[in-house]
Amino acid sequence: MDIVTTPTTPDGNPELADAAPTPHEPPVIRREDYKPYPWIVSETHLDFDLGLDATRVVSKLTVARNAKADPADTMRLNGDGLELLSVKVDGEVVNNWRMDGDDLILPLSSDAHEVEIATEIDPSANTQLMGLYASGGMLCTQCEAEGFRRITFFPDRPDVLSVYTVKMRGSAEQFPVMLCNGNEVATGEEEGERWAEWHDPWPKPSYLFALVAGDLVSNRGTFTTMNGREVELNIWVREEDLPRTDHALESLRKSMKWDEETFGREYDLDLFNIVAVSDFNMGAMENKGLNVFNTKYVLADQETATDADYDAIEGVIAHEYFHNWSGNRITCRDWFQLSLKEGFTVLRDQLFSQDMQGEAVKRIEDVRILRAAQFPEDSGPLAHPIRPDSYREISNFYTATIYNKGAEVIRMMRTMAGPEKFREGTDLYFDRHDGEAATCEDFVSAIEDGAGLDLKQFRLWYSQAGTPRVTVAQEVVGDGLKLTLSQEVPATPGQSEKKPVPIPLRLAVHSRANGATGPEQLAVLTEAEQTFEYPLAGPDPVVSINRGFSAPVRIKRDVSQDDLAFLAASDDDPFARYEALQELAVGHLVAVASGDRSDADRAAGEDALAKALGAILTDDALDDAMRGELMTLPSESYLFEQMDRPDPARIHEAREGLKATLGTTLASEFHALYDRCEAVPFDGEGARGARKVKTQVLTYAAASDPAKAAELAAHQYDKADNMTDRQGALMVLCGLECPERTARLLDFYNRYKGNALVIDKWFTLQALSLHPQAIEHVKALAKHDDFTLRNPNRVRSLYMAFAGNPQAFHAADGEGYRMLADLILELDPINPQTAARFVPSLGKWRKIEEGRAEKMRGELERIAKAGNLSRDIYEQVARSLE
Ligand code: 0A1
Ligand code: ZN
Repeated sequence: MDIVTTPTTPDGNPELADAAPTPHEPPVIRREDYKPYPWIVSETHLDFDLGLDATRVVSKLTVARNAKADPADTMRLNGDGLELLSVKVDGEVVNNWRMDGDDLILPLSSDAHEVEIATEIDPSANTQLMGLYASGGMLCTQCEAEGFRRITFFPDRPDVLSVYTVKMRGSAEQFPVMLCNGNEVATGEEEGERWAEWHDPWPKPSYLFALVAGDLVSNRGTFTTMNGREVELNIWVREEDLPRTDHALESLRKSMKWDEETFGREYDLDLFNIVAVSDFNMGAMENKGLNVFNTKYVLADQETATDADYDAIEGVIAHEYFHNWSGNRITCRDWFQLSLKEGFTVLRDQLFSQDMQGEAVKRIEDVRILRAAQFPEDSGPLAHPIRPDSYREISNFYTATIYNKGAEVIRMMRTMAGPEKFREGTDLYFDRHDGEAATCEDFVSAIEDGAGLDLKQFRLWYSQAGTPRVTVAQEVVGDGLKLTLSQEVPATPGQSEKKPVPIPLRLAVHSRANGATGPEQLAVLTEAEQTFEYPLAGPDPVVSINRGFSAPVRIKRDVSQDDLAFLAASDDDPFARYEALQELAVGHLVAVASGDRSDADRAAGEDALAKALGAILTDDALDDAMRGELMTLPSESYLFEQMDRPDPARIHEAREGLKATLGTTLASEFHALYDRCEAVPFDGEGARGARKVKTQVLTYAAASDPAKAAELAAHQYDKADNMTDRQGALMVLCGLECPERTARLLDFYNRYKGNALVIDKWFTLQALSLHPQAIEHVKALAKHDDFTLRNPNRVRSLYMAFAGNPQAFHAADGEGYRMLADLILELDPINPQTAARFVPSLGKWRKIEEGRAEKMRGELERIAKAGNLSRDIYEQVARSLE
């Protein structure tokens, strides 16, 4: 192998050949600058000499001029942190290349060439977990979005599709299992060295490449597709984790079946592998035929995973599997189109989970996530449209907006078209663009043509950021109801002027006087202001609006407590019942936290809520899973969002105060409910709902009668035969100052020592707790032997939880902000992608009361001044300060 030690440029300029230092201000990449790549890379052959500390990669590319692009006499091959060993063109070593920053620029004179490049990388030193890295003795890859360039020089952009053949070799002892995309074509072993060759027949972009080598075992299964093809399925894990893989395998089978039935999508290889990795920046990755997963979304058993963990695993397995069509068969032209695959795939996994887990409860959970993560993003300094116009670091755009708002936008198209017509639209999309790198515009056009919708104005949802606000006014006119709806899309950074967007609102007009429920209607608000008329169902009309959360908007209306209580008790749409109760609680809590409720009003508000909640607790027609949702009060961060520069301490006080009052007023109902649920055995009918309700009851008891709560929670902990009960009980105990707390925390640690995912829970429970000393606990936990900045799950288990604990994070002296800024600075050189995820918590400074605002901004400025920041942190901090 030729080794080039001192690369020089064609004109012999050595500086240009050196890796450029990280620029102070990373360049802005703009959507409008998109140009097709001038070369087609029809085939990619990769040869890996695997080693944990040194891996050699030889890539051979078959390239030809792209007739659809501007002609070029060079080829830009992206690189990042690579040691270049040699470059050959058509079999000859060449030295006429040059470096442009980290990219290699290679002159090519003819229409077609063979390009061969050799590089060396050190997977053990790869703490960013992007590219090829070592994790617990195994090697694995993460290439989305721009990780492939950390493996070899390559046109690392999603519109360059190539057919890959990969050969790898390495120690048979260290790497008895070697996996790649597609199918294994040959393997062999000689003198302690093993090799394997894989071929993926489907052309794919580099971000979908994956390789895994290590000592793994698999839970193997099969799935027969709708056309009778048998597919081998494997869930690969470390041997000790094998007993916890059945749920993942079953979830995969269900996903494959559901996608055939619901979207007509059949799997297209004979093998589907999933590998669980404990060091991973995100949840999971949809590499073609070889999904790589965070262990968190694979491993589960009754003893170590909660019901919510089981659901999350099913949802994430489905999400990655669904990407095989929405993402892999049709990929994205450029990263500005990320929501094309992510928004659509999130919608697909949400619909799947609705079918598996129950429609109303799943919808409530999804809306809660949207409101907790996306609404604040959309009204803060990092707001961006679901199809952004520019970025500096694409990793920063794997956001709730791209994913969750992206899904809501497509869900609205489905609501307007109806499920059958929408399916015609998606069929057309899959047909029309199979094998292509497409755009959001391609998707909208296909839905428009296939479903028969006019989406001209609707496209604004792709280009405008900000959550629309819809104001509702109603008036009885004769025997009808006149509904006046108006909308406003707020200004967001870089977008001061907004146009009205089409907003599909499912609604019904009920009668409070006679209890009649009106038929559901679909009103599509397209103007700034519009009126609609509906027949009355009887006197005292009450409007149930945005049922099922048909549009991702905020609704503003004057509605009486009595009307909301009526909707909470009697609406025929379960989602609307939840909404009404939330609205009732939000109205009360915001008024109390702002200090503008008189004692009498406060008592009246508490009374109304106690009545409404009491009805929920005793409604025999409700199942417990739904009851558990309805019992959940709006979170402190959601209340924060509804107020103007609030003091988080007052929100905390108001919410805890209400919990205490409700806990006392409804004590006997709560106890009766707890006793009934406690009698349900683990696998009994409705057992999951019962478990959810039990822990909810404990949270109210913790506020109203802490001694009793401690006793109940300790009892629940001690007799738990599953993680849902045990974690729920420990969560409640963590917030209390009592001897039971210390003993159970210690027991939990000792019981699960060595199980990283459960120890993550142990960190999280303490960091999220309502305990007044939570901030001190977090400081101590950061020094715990089990804490490390090298493992993203562990970092998140402590610090994401802490940043989500309003009482601790928003400590009035700014200590919480200081701790988070310190973390960001320390983590940035190790893992910038994960570090950048913590910046938005500090970016809320414009929305909080002045004292804390100044402290938050001060911390952002301290980070900005630190110098040597990654692109990730630079961009997030700069935008947060603008
Ligand atoms: N496409 C994946 C998300 C993902 C993105 C970047 C990653 O790099 C660290 C990893 C995963 C998904 O939507 O599941
Ligand atoms: Zn995805």
